[in-house]
Amino acid sequence: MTQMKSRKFKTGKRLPKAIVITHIADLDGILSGALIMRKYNLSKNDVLFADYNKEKLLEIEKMFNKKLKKGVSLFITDIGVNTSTINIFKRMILKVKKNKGKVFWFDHHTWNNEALEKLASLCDIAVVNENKLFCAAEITAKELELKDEFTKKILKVVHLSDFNIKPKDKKTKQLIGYYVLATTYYSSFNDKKRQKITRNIAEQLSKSIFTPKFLVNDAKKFERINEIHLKELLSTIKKSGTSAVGFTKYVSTNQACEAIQRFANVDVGIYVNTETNKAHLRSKVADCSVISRSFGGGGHPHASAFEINKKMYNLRLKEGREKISDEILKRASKLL
Ligand SMILES: [Mn+2]
Repeated sequence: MTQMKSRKFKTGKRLPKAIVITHIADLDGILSGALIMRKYNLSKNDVLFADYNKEKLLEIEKMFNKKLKKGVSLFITDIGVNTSTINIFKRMILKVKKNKGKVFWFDHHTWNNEALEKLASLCDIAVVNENKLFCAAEITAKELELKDEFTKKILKVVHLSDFNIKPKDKKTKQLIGYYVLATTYYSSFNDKKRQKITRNIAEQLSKSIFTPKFLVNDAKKFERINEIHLKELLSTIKKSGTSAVGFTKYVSTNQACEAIQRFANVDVGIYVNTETNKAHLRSKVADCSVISRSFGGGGHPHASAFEINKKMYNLRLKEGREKISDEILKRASKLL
């Protein structure tokens, strides 16, 4: 973990206004945003949910530009940086600084030197880089000194969920399951609809509601579809050495990768979403993030992802799927 500048976060003084940019894809990102909303009494519209895709981040930048005013601070949480997004973040940070706002970045993904030099150094506080102990929401709560009962309770849940540790009690397991299924389902929505529903989840969380009713209903609705996609995935697996690749669309990432690992008896399970052109990697032993980085992505040593170039590989065609799985497995055998 890298700590930049002062450890002490001045919480006594109320921030005049803040914009939050956080990760859209899972409970860790959503909760990180919700905790900042809770602390500073922000509206759900002050939170922008982003991902690693360059084009989508440019849309977020447009929304950010509309919201930015004098003295507004920026929080970025649960988002790492890759070569294609570094300059977008730099522009946003410099704008905040120019407007006399402060910038805080709380993350736990692996950062490269370029990102540390170009971005973390510009922040007032940046607690970033690979963190074996805490996920983004835990770092956020710690930095903001949030110690209430609700926060404590949900942090335990998000920790298990983000580190992929199986909970012992049934209730926690069910809660994590709802979030996984619902956020996977929402990832199939168009950007506007997905942004809106994710903001609604964050608003509920900021008001101490663990499981919004709509989220539970949506999770239940998606459960069967998730199973169908998992089955489809298993019929497409290609294995080479200690890695295997499988294709389907919208399915729980951990479940998909674990199914591939089990089915093909490999260390590295790689699930490719044929709709989003995104590859998701999970490994038990090897550092799978080197494969992701070689494709311009990143993440953690045992959980990473990258985007597949749509022009080079048409994943709707068998030919495109074969081409990319060959390339992934070739790099895996070389890099691991
Ligand atoms: Mn996270």
